[in-house]
Amino acid sequence: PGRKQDNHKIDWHLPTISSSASAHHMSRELFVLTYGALVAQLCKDYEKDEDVNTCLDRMGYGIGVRLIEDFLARSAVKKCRSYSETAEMIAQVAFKMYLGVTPSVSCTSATGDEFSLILDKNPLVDFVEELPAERASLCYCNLLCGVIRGALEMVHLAAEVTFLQDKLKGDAVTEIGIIFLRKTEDKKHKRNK
Ligand code: MYR
Repeated sequence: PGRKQDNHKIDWHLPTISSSASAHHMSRELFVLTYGALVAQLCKDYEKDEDVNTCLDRMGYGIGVRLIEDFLARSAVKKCRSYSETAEMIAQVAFKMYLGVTPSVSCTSATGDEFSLILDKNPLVDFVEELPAERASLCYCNLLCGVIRGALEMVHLAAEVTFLQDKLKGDAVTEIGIIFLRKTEDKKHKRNK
């Protein structure tokens, strides 16, 4: 009888979770709200938007450095042979996997080392209406740039990742720019295949 009561208690606390899909959905909402709380806290801690942006980028970098292992394990993707393949993989596989959206990719330089990821929909800002007037230079989603930069560094690609356009700032789309700087060698940790 004790056990039945326990089950009842669990139902009471989590009444809406009936499938793993809705659990997934809820955890994404929780993540997005938590991210908003993080940005709000950083805005309290730092007066200058640039400092908040830097902090978000650094935190993202730390996440990206760890996330790459999860990404490679779960996606089982092959090694990319070009920057454009890598950019497509970030958009089509990584963004889809972690954020549930697929940005479109375009190459923005004749030399083939600069790319734009265009997001029509950015789930990280689902609960944000607009930036407050005094936070006009805030890159609200700057964590994402750091995540990409950190993850790329772990596969020996140095890159510069920044927001070029942001719907939150009134731009028509949200655009993340990736500039591949160089390939870094690491003989000890070559990925096979
Ligand atoms: C390889 O060539 O070794 C594979 C390269 C894959 C790089 C993928 C980088 C993942 C970036 C994760 C970003 C997540 C943003 C939500």
